Amino acid sequence: MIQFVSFTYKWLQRGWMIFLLILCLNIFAPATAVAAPPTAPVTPIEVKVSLGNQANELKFFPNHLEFLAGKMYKLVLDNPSPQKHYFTAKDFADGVWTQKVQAGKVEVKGAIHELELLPEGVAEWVFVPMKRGNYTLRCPIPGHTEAGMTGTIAIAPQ
Ligand SMILES: [Cu+2]
Repeated sequence: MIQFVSFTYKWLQRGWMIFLLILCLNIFAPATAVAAPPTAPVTPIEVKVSLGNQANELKFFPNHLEFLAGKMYKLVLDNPSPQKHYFTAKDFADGVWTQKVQAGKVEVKGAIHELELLPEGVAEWVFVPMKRGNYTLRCPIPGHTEAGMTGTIAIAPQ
């Protein structure tokens, strides 16, 4: 009898665990739905950023970007300056789902952390912002960040 009781107790415990698990899954389900890459073809919202300019100013144009979580964007980066620059925003990159990066005839899939653009270089980064927050952007070439080649990126909830 004691054995039976303890068995039932264990079973009940397990039942509770399963119940809690289902509860947790339900709580997290809406978040996962947002985080899942869109399945239907979507036309991305185009945003352009220049790394430097022809006058060789060490700045991003514009130097503040805003995205809405869950929307798909195509960030078009170009470098009209006479020297190479980086678009480095590691925490921001961790907070987005990257569909692809396209540069010339090459398409790169998977996570991206940094993009290097040579003079006259152009790259398109297609992604869906996921994690809301404020992030920093910079060009890590020695002297560039210090000279003001920095920016801010915000991911806001929809
Ligand atoms: Cu630079």
